[in-house]
Amino acid sequence: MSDDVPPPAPSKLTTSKQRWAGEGRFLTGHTARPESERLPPGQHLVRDWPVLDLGVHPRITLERWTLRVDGAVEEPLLWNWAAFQAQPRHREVSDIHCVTTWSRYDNTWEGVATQALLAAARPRPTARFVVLHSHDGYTTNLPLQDFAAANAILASSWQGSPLTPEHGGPVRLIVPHLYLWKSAKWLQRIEFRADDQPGYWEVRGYHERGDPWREQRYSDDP
Ligand SMILES: Nc1nc2c(c(=O)[nH]1)N[C@H]1C(S)=C(S)[C@@H](COP(=O)(O)O)O[C@H]1N2
Ligand SMILES: [Mo]
Repeated sequence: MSDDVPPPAPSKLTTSKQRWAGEGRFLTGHTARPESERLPPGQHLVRDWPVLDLGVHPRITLERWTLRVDGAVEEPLLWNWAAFQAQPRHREVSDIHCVTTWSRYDNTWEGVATQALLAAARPRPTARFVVLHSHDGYTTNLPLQDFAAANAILASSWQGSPLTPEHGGPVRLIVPHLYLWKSAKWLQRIEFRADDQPGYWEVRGYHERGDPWREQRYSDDP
């Protein structure tokens, strides 16, 4: 059922990030509420938008682009670019928070709300988790409830321009209330599951959920 390509070999960055999980690097021990503190504990603001990934930047033309939605859904989908464009357009301004401690405020995203995708695919009552599969072999998992957040978006545009290949274009996920590693770039497939299945970083010491205000950077048992 899976047509995942294997993720690339470890790089200097991925090796460091895996070590940081074991060390509990960057943990402040503080928690906060998003209502009272816009910047989560241990984060600092950046103005530019860093590029962070496994080191492979797949180039997917719009002609070749498809998004598959399958697993525990009533209506499996295979959207090409025209089908994606035909969905209700959604616009959202949100902040991003990377687990390596940088945050960036006020990003304007345009694309399709995850709630619109859920309305089209209709997850079965058994569906509780979502696994994102990407063209670079990356995977990440999150609870269906988090994927379904009102401000979560399948983004094809940032600050009014098409999302660049380095940042995951043609389409990436953005789930603003979780650390950015949950927001898969170069989205290829969205799989709905009854059981959880840890993704690339989740099997390398990173947290199952990844709430920045609760500093859920790493799993408790790495
Ligand atoms: N497909 C894919 N998505 C990914 C990643 C990746 O390596 N591959 N890295 C994640 C991580 S750890 C981060 S911090 C963000 C970085 O997104 P950016 O490069 O647009 O800042 O993408 C996330 N999504
Ligand atoms: Mo990250």
